[in-house]
Amino acid sequence: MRRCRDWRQWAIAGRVNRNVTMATDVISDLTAREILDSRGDPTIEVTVLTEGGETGVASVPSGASTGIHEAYELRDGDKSRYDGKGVLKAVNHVNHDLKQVLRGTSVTDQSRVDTIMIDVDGTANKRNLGANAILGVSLAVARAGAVVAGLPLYRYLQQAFDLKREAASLPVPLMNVLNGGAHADNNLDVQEFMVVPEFKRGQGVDMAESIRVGAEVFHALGRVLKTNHLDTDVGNEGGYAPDVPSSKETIELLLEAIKQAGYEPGHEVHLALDLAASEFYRQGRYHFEGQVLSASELVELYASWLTTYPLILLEDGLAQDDWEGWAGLMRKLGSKALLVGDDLFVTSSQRLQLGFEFKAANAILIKPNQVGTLKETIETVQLAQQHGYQTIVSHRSGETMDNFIADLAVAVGAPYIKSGPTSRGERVTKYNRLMEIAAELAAGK
Ligand code: 2PG
Ligand code: MG
Repeated sequence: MRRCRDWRQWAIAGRVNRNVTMATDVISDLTAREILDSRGDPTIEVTVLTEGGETGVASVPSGASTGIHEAYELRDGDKSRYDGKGVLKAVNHVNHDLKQVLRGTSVTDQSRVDTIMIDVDGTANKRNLGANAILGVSLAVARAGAVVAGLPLYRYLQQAFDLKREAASLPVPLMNVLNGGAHADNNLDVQEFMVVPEFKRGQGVDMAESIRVGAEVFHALGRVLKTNHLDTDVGNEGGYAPDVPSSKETIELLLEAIKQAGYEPGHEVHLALDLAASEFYRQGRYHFEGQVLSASELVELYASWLTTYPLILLEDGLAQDDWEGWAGLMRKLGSKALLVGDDLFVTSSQRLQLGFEFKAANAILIKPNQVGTLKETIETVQLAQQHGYQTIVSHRSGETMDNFIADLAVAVGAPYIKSGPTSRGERVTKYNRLMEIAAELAAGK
């Protein structure tokens, strides 16, 4: 028995059936099972076993404010189980269809594994097998590949996708300390109020310091809320979820927390917002905080926030198909902030190409489960990088204890990662993994 380095809590790699006459790195078995995510909804966990007895385990997150162009998340629809949200069909697709076609393929040939699954599914949005089934296999195979190669996952991903070793870098965390929108039962229309602690070490990010400061601000915010007689219960992503009359007042609370923690807003700690505007867009208008606004009126409002507050990033400021609106947003604010497409791009290279044509944004959120394979995820990152877009690797609101995105962000050199606040295990595990990687990089690994 030996432990996998990058999955040490879950993946105890047992060496079984070792047969020196055959390739030991080929897939001998694939098994999936239904587990629960952080909202208590079913999701899928996949285990890959190689002929040589190495294993890789991965699980798949799930969104709440899901973009309409995302790859298809297959749910059973059987109302007698989990209100229809079971994933036994997806589990079955891994245990039968995908096992059959992938047995004998090397876990170190990630592109081939992903291409086979894309071909077998045969649909543009992975509707047949389910993007959740396919991504579970894709990530688990990568973990097994890293074990076979004897490399930390981030280094293995660089090798598997021909990424430059020097491209590895630590991302600045975007910490969603206050939840609204579809992630909380409060009155806030803005989905995520994030703090951005950015501390440098030489050329790079000081991961441990950035995370420490994020954690201190999060605790200070709890005290500020209590002082103001506001609720300190948390929402879906672990950020506080009080009723606050407006986003401006919420931002003021965040600024107060940053100061009370001993830092200077706009200097050591900045702010970022995920508006998730598709959620308040109806029939061409934005229904925001009691007002009904056109895209350009909403852009004017954002412009006024940018002049008043230390905001460096606005995600999904407009709706997922409002390309003209996005072009206007870019013209007005593209030089002042990162304008990030999440529901707009859904990690799809085709949607991103449209973004280039419309000059719609300058940054893209990267969520592997929006597209369904690691191969396509990394192709989208590379396309974004070639066009000078910033990349933000992101969790989903329904998460698991899988911390794959930490390694992914480092491997592709993403300048940012979004994984919630320093609260709740499924969020914190990503930050803990980043600190572990930081120590490894510092030791020259
Ligand atoms: C988002 C995400 C993650 P969800 O909109 O960026 O924060 O939310 O997973 O619900 O889509
Ligand atoms: Mg978003």
